[in-house]
Amino acid sequence: MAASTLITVAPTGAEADKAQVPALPVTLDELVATAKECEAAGAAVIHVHIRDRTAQPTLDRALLTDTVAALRAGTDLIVQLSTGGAVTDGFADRLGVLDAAPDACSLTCGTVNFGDAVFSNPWTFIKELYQLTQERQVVPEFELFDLGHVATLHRLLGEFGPPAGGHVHCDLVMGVPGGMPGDVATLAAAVAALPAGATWSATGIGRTTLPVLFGALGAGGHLRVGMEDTLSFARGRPVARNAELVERAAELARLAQRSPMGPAEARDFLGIPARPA
Ligand code: KMH
Ligand code: ZN
Repeated sequence: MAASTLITVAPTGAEADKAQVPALPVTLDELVATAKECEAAGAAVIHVHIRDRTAQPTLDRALLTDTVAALRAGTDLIVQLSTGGAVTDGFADRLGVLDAAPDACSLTCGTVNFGDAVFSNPWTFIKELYQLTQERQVVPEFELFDLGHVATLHRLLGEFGPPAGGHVHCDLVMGVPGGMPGDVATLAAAVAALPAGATWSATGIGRTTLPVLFGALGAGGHLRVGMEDTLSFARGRPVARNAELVERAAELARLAQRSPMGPAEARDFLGIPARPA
């Protein structure tokens, strides 16, 4: 079992509406302030979606580049850009995310129903994105929303070899309406199917947040938390700040005798080179 816990914060996502969720960080200043607070609370990775001036999701490359620079200037966090974007984003724009030269990026290993929409990730797109991560040396995190995505991950590694950085780290995204359920039995089945040597984080969407968090800690996994995944801290109590989700995850990790990893240890763990001084 890992001696420490990697905590990723996913503070914004592409789905929540700022008008209904004022605490959601959508401007660059809000994002950097959130990132600093979450780093202090124990996060080592930030999974980033950005919004435009009207708080709508965007994959604008200049804004993504500015975001990477601002997060690097303000924190030591590993900057992981989303290549999933919003369900309405096209494949070319999603590939273009790598032009912002992040440390890491998400790479979803299959299509999944996503509420009333479809999050589209056909094999042709997956392999193109994967090869681009290898070419640009951007470390991918394999996002797995369903057990079939684990099979696709095996196929990807079998056909194209190991990722940039040489280490396979996955994120089980559980409880999406249309994906695998967020419960401990499913978590155990997904973990058992992962490639040998792979490490993993897990996150449970909405009310599956806590069962997945406790299950992941107990099974030796790592944690992703944040307002991308849940807007409720407890029944009837909205999340006030992303950092309170990180604080709770860090506290539970400490109770499990697996303290949060700092960003330098996390870079080593994920195969991401140290930032140039
Ligand atoms: N917003 C979802 C449609 C990712 O960041 O790579 C996709 C998503 C996954 O959030
Ligand atoms: Zn995301």
